Amino acid sequence: MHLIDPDLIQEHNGHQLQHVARDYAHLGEQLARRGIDVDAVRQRVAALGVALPSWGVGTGGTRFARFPGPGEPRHVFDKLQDCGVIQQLARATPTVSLHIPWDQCSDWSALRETASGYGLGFDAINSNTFSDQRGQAHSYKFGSLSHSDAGTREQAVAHNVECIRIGQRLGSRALTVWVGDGSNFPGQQHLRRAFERYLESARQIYQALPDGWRMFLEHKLCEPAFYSTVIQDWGSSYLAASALGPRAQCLVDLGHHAPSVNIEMIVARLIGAGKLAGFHFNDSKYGDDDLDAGSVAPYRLFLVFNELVAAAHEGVAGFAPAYMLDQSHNVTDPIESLMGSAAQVQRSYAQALLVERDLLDAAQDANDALLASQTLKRGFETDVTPILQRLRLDAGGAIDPVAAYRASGYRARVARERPARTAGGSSGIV
Ligand SMILES: [Mn+2]
Repeated sequence: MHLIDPDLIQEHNGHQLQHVARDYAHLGEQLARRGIDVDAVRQRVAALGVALPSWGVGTGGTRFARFPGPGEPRHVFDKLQDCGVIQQLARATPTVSLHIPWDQCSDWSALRETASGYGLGFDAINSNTFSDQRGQAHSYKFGSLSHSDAGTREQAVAHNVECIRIGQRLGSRALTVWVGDGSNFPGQQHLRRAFERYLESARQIYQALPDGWRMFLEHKLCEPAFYSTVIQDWGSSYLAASALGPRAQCLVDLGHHAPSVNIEMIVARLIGAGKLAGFHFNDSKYGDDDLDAGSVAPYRLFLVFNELVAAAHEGVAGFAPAYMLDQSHNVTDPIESLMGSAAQVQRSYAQALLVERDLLDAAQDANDALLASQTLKRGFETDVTPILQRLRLDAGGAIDPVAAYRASGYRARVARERPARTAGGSSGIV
């Protein structure tokens, strides 16, 4: 099903076809001098899929306010439609990651069918025990999986198991668990016991995993708890994943670390330990800012991909990370931001594929710091735009997705169909 008129995309592309062909050929020449086959790089980037967060197509917000945009999705079917537009134009996001209970649905089979019509499947499903659902017996105000009260923990476990069951109906293969559990005051919580209670609850969820499923543990430095967080860092996440078993792995959200933390090194450690679940891509200047991927620190995103490409190059066993976006949009059209972030992830991957591994290995072995740094950076400094344009073109997408989207009038169309939502509290920051 076409959400954007294919003729419009074709007309839009027509103006730039010659430029893309020339730019791509020129880049191919440049890369050939380095012994790199541009077509092989393009094919590998085309095979990379990044999952869209269902919560990302709505306007996010902060603790202070939320400013809704026009034509915001009213329900999960609207969210899927917006994701379908992103996929049709940018061709980098073949799956959607749902969030329960934000994504309510009375007919999961119909949802799966609708998604399929847009060319979309489902990636990891996310549980939510960091806010209370209407009518639930126990509050998560003081925690969920690690709560001091057994009944609250049982309720949180049951919710996660329900998420697995929903995910099974949609074709998901992983459950992502992030808890806001923690404390705001020194002394409020017995730090060791809280972690033990978390483990006990997580074990029950782990035992409910169907065959072929993985459990992704997402750590976060702080917020909503501001003194201590139960799964605060990759160390806690790794301890928990190790205690649970081989199908539990650690998910890295780029915004969930202290500002100066070396995230690519964490990624390298997790790969080495066989515990890298995958990513929530976004960018950050100060904290969990949930900015568009690569908007602040594109070199950091490249360095993360450098670790991933190196692991694939070296054939690390069991290496199969999941790639997902996790952003919150306050001042942009979410569809435009998500298309841009997906392309940025592709860009970082392409740049990392251009790193001459043999030269880098040799420079590292010779302790030639300068040559090693230059070799690595040569990948980052190469403009891979023609590769991204070509693969969108080849897949039937738009050479310039944002321009085509704006020309389509999609936002104005859905603004007429979807009544405005009132401004209010924040949501969608995970
Ligand atoms: Mn996240």
